Amino acid sequence: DYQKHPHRTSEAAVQIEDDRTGMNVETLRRAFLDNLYYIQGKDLQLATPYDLYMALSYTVRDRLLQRWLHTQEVYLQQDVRSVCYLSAEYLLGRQLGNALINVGLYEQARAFLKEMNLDLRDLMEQEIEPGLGNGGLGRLAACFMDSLASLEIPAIGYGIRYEFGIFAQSIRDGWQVEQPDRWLRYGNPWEIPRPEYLVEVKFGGHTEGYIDPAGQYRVSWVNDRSVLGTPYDYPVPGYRNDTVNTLRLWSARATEDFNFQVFDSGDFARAVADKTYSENITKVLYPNDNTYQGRELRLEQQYFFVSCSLQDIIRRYLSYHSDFESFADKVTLQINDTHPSIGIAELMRLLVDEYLVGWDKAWQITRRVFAYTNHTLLSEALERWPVALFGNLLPRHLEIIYEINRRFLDEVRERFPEDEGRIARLSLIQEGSQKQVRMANLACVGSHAINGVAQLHTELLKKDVLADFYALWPEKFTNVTNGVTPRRFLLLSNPKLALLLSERIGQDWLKDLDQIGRIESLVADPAFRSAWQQIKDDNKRDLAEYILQFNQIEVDPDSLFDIQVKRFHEYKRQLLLAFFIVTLYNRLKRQPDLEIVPRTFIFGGKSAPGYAMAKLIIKFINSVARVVNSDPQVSRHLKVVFLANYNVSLAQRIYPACDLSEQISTAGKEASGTSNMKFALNGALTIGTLDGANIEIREKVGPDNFFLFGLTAQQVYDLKARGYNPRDYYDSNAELREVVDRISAGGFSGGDTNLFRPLLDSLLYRDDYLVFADYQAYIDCQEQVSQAFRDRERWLTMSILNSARMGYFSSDRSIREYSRNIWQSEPVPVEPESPAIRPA
Ligand code: F58
Repeated sequence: DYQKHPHRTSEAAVQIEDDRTGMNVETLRRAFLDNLYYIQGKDLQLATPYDLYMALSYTVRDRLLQRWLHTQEVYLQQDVRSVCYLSAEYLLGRQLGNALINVGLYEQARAFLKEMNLDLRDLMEQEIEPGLGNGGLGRLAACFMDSLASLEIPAIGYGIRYEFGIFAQSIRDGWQVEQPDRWLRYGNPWEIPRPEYLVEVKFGGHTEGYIDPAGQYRVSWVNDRSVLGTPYDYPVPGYRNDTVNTLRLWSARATEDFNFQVFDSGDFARAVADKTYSENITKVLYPNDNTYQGRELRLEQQYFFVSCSLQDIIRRYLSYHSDFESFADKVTLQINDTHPSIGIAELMRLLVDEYLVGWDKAWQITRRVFAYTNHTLLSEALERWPVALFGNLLPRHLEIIYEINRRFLDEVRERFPEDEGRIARLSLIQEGSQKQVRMANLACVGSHAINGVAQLHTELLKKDVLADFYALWPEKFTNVTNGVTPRRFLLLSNPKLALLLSERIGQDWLKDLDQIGRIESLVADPAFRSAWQQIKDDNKRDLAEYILQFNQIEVDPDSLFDIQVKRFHEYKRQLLLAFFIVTLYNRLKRQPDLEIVPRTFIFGGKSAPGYAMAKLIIKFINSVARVVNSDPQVSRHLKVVFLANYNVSLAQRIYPACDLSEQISTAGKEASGTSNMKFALNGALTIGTLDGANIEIREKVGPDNFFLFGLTAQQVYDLKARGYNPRDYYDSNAELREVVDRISAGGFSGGDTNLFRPLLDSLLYRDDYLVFADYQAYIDCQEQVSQAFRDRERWLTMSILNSARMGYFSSDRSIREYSRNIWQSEPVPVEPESPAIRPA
């Protein structure tokens, strides 16, 4: 054994091999008790459930560490090309269950805990999830990290270690109330601080020109303050391989513990307060989804993490290379939306000012390494920074952006002479009373690849949002349709269904989701069908229990579970579903003996705290819920539930219990959507518009297995061009009118006719998202849903076919496409350090 581990020479090291890396049930049990005692300071008698969770987490972490260090050693030795994923958000979800699964210890952990009369799932529930993201964009980054490691691609994720993640939502009197997310308060076993890789980030000040010894004109940035970044590393284990990649999140620290100048003058409190000011940079995640808020602190966050990351990347590169000749061969930088796009100017600054690389060479390198993913079609979500604010914070970067722009626009003028309109649209600077830096333009100019996240989205980028850039560089544009990880969103969240799959088709689907297609041949197998139905029923019963516990509402597990969970935004049209519910309510009030398919409507999602209309929609849904649930005539058939604090953990409970997934955004607005994929993978049917990835989902599952309704993106565009008047729909549609009138009359607000007025006015006078225009088509489509659900055998077939045909939507497929088409990166398998560390 010593031969196999030349670096382990002592007797003690063999002990460590056993208790810190051993994979069998007996070793795990011993390690667990040891960690409980020596890290938590408890024995089994005294341990709280949280102590038990911590002890198990440390036990798993120990087993990751060896693989982690070894992976990094292999990457270093082979001087691999690595993918650096830059994202302001990672919505990771709980770590313990995922780590157990990926490292292959889930069953062993369950077994030894069971012997001790402990339940693994209960322990997993103790974990406070790291909610370091808002929604789809942040969760996508987390799925991509999982897939990169599972595909053995050398990668590092860079981001921000927010001290407060996405706020905790509670519902009081039907309104959203926000509380700070103090996720770190009981400690975090999943991170390792690396103060030795501290970096300094400068802010403010001015620039000065000078002539260097070689007679060359150069610029130096004289900053007026700086902040330190400490990296915290999170292990990202691949699924059942020996790869463990790193997620490196930066935390801000003051440069000096004392501001000496102030301290000398005796103002101790001020000195400490200044320190706190620096640390504010990584204090809190901005809670906006699909809107942009031009706050200085937000730009500080972006620059802070990007500068830390680039300095870190360069430090590691230079430890193996003496110039930048092969930088672009060893590194590729993917920017997750424009939030890290300041990196383009920062890399130029580092190369040109700090490493004295010539501008042209530096620009060539920069363009080769950066690639940009766009995630939105909403123009109000595009980032633009006022030039004045930008210049105060980052004076040198503003100069660099002006220089990039000057050279870029010269090129454009050459290709399109006398086309000043085009120049104005392409410019990195938006002119006007308040000049602004357009970050999407910077991202397009500074990247070699630009991608959208679903086919329609990419087409609309080319045709509309980024049309001028497409005209310049069509070859830069590619589509990479989003995907989701089947490990977390099937194996971990729906263990019964996962087991059924594995029993019938083996386990290959976990590494190659296309294999899930093999269950299609079982669609007529009675045993398989009844097992499938049984699992869905069980999952619905579990969710019903949760609802009873948290909402004190009793729901019928036999009813159709009709679910819309996602961030609240007008374009996502939660109101359309609410209007359907009110329509059913009206019908039942009119005709009490009406026989309708019983449904349980489940909503969940947060609103940006400053988004008044979205908050009013939440209040409206809760108000409808109250009226519906407390009316015995109606609540025999219908229940409406709003689940508070929708997050990744709750999502994992919800997807497996869903019959009908609501994907009803206005066509042309949702870039992709990813919950649509997670629902369908778990056997839900979709009611949806031709928007985002819905289109591709429908193509894959087949039109017969998808409930389609509504205007297409083109029709939306045409209707608006013709002049859309929502009032016409109100006037001509009796049922729609009845819905509006009942709300207007205070039917859901205890007679208060003002409460929901802003909501109704926005629909009657603008209806930007065409709720009225799509209302009738939606109601009709829901009728087809009800008909289909009456025929349980038909529904069951459709459910199976939906899962069976979701292979394409694995994030493994997305990552393979990025690797092949954008990154040119290859897998680097990591061999186990010793056979002993492999699971039995
Ligand atoms: C989402 N964007 C898209 N942005 O809306 C969704 O269609 C897509 O599936 C998903 O990205 C992944 O591609 C999104 O979540 C944000 O949350 C930003 C956070 C930072 C401020 C601007 C919005």
